[in-house]
Amino acid sequence: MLDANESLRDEALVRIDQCASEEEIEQVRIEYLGRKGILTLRLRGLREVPVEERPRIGEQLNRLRLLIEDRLAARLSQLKKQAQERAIREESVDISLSGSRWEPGRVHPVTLMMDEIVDVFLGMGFEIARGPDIEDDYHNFEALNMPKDHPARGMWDTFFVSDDLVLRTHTSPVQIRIMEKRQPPLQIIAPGAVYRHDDDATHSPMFHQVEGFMVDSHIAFSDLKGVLTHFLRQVFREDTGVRFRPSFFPFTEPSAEVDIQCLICGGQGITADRQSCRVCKGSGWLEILGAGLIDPEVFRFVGYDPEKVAGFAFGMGVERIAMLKYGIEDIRLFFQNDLRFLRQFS
Ligand code: 2U9
Repeated sequence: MLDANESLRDEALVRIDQCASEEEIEQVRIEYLGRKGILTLRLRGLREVPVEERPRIGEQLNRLRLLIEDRLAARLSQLKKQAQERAIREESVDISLSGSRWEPGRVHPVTLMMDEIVDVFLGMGFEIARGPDIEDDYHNFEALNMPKDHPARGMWDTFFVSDDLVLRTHTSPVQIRIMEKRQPPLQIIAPGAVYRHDDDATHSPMFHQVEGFMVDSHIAFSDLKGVLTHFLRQVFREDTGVRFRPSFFPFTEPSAEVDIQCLICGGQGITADRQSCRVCKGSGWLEILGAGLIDPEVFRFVGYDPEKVAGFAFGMGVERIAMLKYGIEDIRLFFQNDLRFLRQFS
């Protein structure tokens, strides 16, 4: 081999061995074999070599090109292998480290309260029914004795989905749908989310209700009193005082609001330090649910004969009951998902 080519070979092989990255390999390749690379130019320069010398020098240069290509490829695969080995070494898992613990999830306090309420009614033979969160005007209002433009609709700040569709403001439409399909005797509870345009410490735009009703041939107000008193004494104290106060709802007649004796002051209205009770505002009573005998108009809407059937119905806010039971002062705590709050219930 000519001296010039020999030193070119030695120099190229050293350069290749010194490459420490894929980028450097590529640089060296361009330097020797690229369009303007040293070896490329020498091959092009063969034209100036005397004819009789050309085959020998040409062959030499070609062999040199193959050698450089080979070495570049070998060094590249060596570098890749080293990088892989380093990655395996550095990324290896230290199995002697103690693991990070996944805290198991919990049931949300509203769900816990809802389940507790539902369980008491299941124990009295009620069955559970559910319905859509988006209701039509007919089932949410009209069939519950609230005609279009009736002022009673103002009791609910309604979210409208369209002229005819609303986010249900109560779960009462579930009961309407059941009566449309089935005949008495019926004993049903309707738990679920409801929606009202309301937002402060005691009102949330989405909250949960459990409503219920019983329809048969001879249902009286005393049946309602018995069922609700039993329910309240299961959820609160066994000796809780219960009172029924006259009220008005468009879908029940007569209607009542139901109070329990204050859980804080025991119905005294004053606390041990002789202050007026903060929770019941000194009245000794807490309003806990609404109820009544189903209005004959509602029976007519579902095709029942009000002369032949009678029934009672009731409704309660699940968050409100949980707030009274656990002394929670702001309904928004249920929906902010602060784990310090949620972890207190299980
Ligand atoms: C049918 C007929 C009658 C359900 C009833 C109430 C009284 C009531 C409120 C309590 C607190 C709703 O969550 S709250 O704001 N509910 O006061 N609900 S009677 O009456 C019905 C239901 C369905 C077919």
